[in-house]
Amino acid sequence: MDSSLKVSSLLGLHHILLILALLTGVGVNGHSWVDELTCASGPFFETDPSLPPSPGYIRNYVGRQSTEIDTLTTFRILDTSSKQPVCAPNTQSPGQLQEFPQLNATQGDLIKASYLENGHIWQTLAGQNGPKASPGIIYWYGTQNPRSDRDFASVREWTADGSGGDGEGFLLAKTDFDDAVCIETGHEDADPQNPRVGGPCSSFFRIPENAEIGKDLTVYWLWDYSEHFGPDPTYTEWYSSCMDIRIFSKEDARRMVEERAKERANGNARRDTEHVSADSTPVKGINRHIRRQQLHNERRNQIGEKKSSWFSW
Ligand SMILES: [Cu+2]
Repeated sequence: MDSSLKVSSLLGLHHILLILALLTGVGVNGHSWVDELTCASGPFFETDPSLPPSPGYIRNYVGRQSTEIDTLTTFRILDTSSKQPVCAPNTQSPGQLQEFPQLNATQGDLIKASYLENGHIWQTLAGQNGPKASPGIIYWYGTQNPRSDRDFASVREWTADGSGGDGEGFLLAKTDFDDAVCIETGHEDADPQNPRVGGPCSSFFRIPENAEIGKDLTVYWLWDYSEHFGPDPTYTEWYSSCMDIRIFSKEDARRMVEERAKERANGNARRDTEHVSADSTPVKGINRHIRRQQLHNERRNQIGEKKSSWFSW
């Protein structure tokens, strides 16, 4: 009983509410979007695992503690014609909540993006979407000539060498939605041959070496989920997340990292550097909760107790 007190003081009440919301099937579930960006190389890459990273977020990200995150963050595209905007109405122009800033990076940095599969992988593995269904493909596109009226079809014309379409952007990377590691917590054995790790999935892309310093790189995450129920050329289902990444020079980046280390050493780290990772902590909390529930069930079975209160952890 006292464990609930410990957990709530560790995670904060809003995380407890999130965990309960997830486990009871209300609130945060549904589709997929980019939850968090971090540098996986370069001056901003945090090599010390004991230190909190400095993540960045998509435009107007609201945080996983918001019970409205699915509605506010999912942007589903069912029509890929030239008039279809690439970004959701609330993310067509740059903008961030103060607690969810944009990512800082430098030229050539490897960027790691985290997203939850929210059933799109395990249900496919379980055959629930049909024998030929696929979790689909992620395309990363970047431009330093952002326009609020940027349409989906013009982005899809961009190529890795920058010569495609209107020539204003690049294809940065193309990866499988299923990174072959991640799975929604609780479905780790969805593929018995290849046990998964419960938690966020990862997709990587690289900042162009010639990205202009001092200017944002606008990045589009486009997820082609059109094989949701198997190959069907008449069926379209895409999702997008839109984000801006600030490009710094290596010198400025190193100075900022040093400054941050100094602040931390002085014990007055800025509030945002102490910010809890938006997607990993609730997931860890959920893992802990599920493990605790398993232990509770085992113990209950052992003593043959009839009690079935779901929340008694
Ligand atoms: Cu979905």
